[in-house]
Amino acid sequence: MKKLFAVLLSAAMLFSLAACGSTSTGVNQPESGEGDAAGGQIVVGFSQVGAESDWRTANTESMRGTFTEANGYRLIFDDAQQKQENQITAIRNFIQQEVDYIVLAPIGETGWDTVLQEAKDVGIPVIIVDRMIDVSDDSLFTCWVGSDFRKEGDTAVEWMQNVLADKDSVKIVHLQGTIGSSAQIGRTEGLEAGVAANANWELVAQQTGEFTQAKGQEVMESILKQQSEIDVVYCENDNMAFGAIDAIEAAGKTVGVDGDIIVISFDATNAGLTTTLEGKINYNVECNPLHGPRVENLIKQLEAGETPEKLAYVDEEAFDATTITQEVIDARSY
Ligand code: GZL
Ligand code: ZN
Repeated sequence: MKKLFAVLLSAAMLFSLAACGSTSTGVNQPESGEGDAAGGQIVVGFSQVGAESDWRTANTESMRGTFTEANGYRLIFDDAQQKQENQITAIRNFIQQEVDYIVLAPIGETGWDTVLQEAKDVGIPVIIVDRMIDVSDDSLFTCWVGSDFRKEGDTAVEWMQNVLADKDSVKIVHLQGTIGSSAQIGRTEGLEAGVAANANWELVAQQTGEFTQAKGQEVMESILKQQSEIDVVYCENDNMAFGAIDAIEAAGKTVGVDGDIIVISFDATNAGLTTTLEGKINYNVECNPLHGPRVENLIKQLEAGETPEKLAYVDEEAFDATTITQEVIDARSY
């Protein structure tokens, strides 16, 4: 009898524990410190593409350096390792955690409608940074700040036209970034428009190096085996340019100013500009990664009930190996 009583008693206790557990989660109490109500902190969920390049590192540092506790924020940072499905999972986690803002640096332009609708349904503003997204309804994001990638490509092509005008034949190798990313789409459109406009230009190879140094080197090695005559390699970021330069030099050719092969690059990172100063990159088009303060400005406007510009393009310049100086590099913050 006693045994039966003990069993009944423990079952009753278990039941009451479960019940009280369900009431606290049932009411869906926000944890302390979440949202700007409790601790005054603004909670920002940031879905970052990955850590594939110097540019990405500088971009992450800018975001982490801006959204600090001292500045009144709680930053939830997710590195998607260059996979869109990881970014979608991260956004769903941010929704579950009821963040105040979602910031997305999208790896590619498409595939965002469903998850951004889920954020919109619960009223969490979404700010897109760097690359662009292509959604059926642009109310699925609040605003965007980033670069004009087509303009970056056109800037590089304009320099090429000036330097290569009198060459009877210009054979170009094209190392593309992550296929489907705005940076790749815009820089590629710029080059392809240049090839269409210059009869003496020929695109002899076009392949993605995924914006990484390793892949850029690997792809350039295979292209060098197939192409005996190369005049220009157009690299859609600095890290692929570093890989391509290594491959070209390993093949016994020279690059850059007075070299066999002209090197065009994008990003103008510190390492990229140092290589430009060395004369191994002929022309480097800036793509500015310092979006932390820009995103904070957008959040401050939204906090104040203002409506930010839907699209904000950042100003960018370009650097020529024949004119860049160490002072110019030292004056830059990335
Ligand atoms: C451009 C950015 C690109 C950089 C690459 O804004 O999306 O991704 O050009 C980076 O270095 O990997
Ligand atoms: Zn030639």
